[in-house]
Amino acid sequence: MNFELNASMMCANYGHLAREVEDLEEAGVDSFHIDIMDGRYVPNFAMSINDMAFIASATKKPLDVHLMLEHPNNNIGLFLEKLRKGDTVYIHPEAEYHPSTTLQKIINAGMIPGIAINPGTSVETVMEMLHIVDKVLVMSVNPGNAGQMYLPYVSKKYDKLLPLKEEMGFKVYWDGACSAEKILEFAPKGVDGFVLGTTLLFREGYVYKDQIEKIRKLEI
Ligand code: S6P
Ligand code: MG
Repeated sequence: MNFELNASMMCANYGHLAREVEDLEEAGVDSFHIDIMDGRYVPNFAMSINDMAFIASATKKPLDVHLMLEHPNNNIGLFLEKLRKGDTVYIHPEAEYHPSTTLQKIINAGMIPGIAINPGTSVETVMEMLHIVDKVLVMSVNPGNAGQMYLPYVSKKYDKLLPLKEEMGFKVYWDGACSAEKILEFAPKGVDGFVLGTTLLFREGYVYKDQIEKIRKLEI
């Protein structure tokens, strides 16, 4: 079964970030998930431009930049100029007056456009944007923090989204409290990738390489 594994870098050890990037790359993660926060759209400041730019300079693997910013259209250029072709940029449609304008900026800059859907946001409200984006990041926790509880009502969204994937041309990703149990259930249903945070990867005593290998073989 083919699915991507994305490392949530807000959970990494910043005491030796370069080594973290190297170890995760060697472990075989598919991309680095970068949670950018502004303290307004979400009540936290996790990562910002300098963290993102450093990780971009430290790896050739793609970056998935998850922008949790109010009105990203105002300053998205600052992020786009530091990214590489093939990196993904997710915006939250609720944070923008004209999300399709912002998505077009991402496309024009040569990046992959995505939207992140909050637990309380219905698939129906983003239906038109599904024509524009290549990726949909389904949040199974409220955005802002790692290490939160999974919100069970979110699972129903996959029943709506997954059947539209082929026809509308997008991939579906899981973000938040991603456990072994969820990968075993949702990878076969067609979820294309999983963001790994404190639940399954960044844990005391876990060796990235062993953990990624086990997850890939579904021996978790
Ligand atoms: C949350 C953020 C996520 C978390 C990730 C952490 O605002 O978008 O990407 O970093 O979900 O994973 P976990 O397993 O600690 O919930
Ligand atoms: Mg995220």
